Amino acid sequence: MSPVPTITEVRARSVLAPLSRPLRTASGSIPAAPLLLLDVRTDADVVGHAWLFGYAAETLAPMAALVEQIAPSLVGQPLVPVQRMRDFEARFRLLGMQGLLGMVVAGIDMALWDALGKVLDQPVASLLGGAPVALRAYDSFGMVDPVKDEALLRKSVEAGFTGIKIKLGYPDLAQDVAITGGVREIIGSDVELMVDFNQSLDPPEACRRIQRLEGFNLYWVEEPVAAADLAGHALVRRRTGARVQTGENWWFPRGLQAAISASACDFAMLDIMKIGGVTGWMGAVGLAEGASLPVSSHLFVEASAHTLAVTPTADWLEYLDLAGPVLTNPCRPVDGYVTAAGPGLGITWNEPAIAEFAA
Ligand code: SMN
Ligand code: MG
Repeated sequence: MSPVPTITEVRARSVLAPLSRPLRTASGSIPAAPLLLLDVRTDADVVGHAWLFGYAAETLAPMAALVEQIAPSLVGQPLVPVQRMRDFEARFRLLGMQGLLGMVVAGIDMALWDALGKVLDQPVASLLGGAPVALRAYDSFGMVDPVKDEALLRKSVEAGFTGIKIKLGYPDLAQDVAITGGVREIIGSDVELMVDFNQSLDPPEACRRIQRLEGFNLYWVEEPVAAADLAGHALVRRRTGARVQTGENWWFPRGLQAAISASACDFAMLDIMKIGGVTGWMGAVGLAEGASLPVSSHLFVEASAHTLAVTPTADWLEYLDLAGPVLTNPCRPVDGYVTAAGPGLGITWNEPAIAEFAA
């Protein structure tokens, strides 16, 4: 057995990647994707890549600074992602790993798994005991106008997507109802329709609006109330009977466990950055299976395609491309399905684009 490679360098670069479609939510708009690009160099002549989504440009410099501060503790360590995560858990036990630190730890974890896959010339899904498989994907939109965006919506259905997600939470209920009805009219009754309130409502208003949306056969209602309000999510479930999706804001597997304990949701949406990278995701899937929660991914198309492929209760992959402009080989849907690429996570930088979009 050849010796386990050693980590020799960890670096971060920041970009503002253009978005193919505007990303407007009820809780704010994102004009361009603030991404932190991570590279973990090893003595096995491979470099692990991963990227983080900062949500706001202000997060990039602090996250890059965290990477610079953490890097020396990784240099000289073996390329063993699970042990590196144990080390992070011990090092940051008193502080806790959430927020920008949690994101950086997860990003380093993803880059380590990418490097390991490249060393072994295997996709990460195969390292995890599975294999890349075609995963059904839904096309994820922001807040849409059924008139102005009709062509885009029809194009998604014609491209083979069997699920479409739109964001709701307009100033008044009538707009939510009108836009949902307009989109349902365009996509037809055979395409699943998910709606995402992005935490914009309080529980009474969420119940009122969800009840008015009953006729549109929604596949799920996502984050109707504040992500941390697990009791509020549970109340909405009980009062409306709607199938509640949430989870993109859970930190590490214990975030999922807390939601299960609160009966907060019917589905689990794992964000591979906030759930703790590949290692965190794999710690969560058993909890989801035990609670019979179908698991869908949040953003991070390339990395999630690997982990969702080995998730026992895999449901949907969210197709919302953020890093495509800085990748040479972004995961593209085929007939509404996405299949992971390797080796590693299948992430290869488009260096001229990184220079163009450098932040
Ligand atoms: C979302 C939120 C913030 C940025 C992108 C997408 C949304 C989703 O909650 O589920 O896609
Ligand atoms: Mg969401």
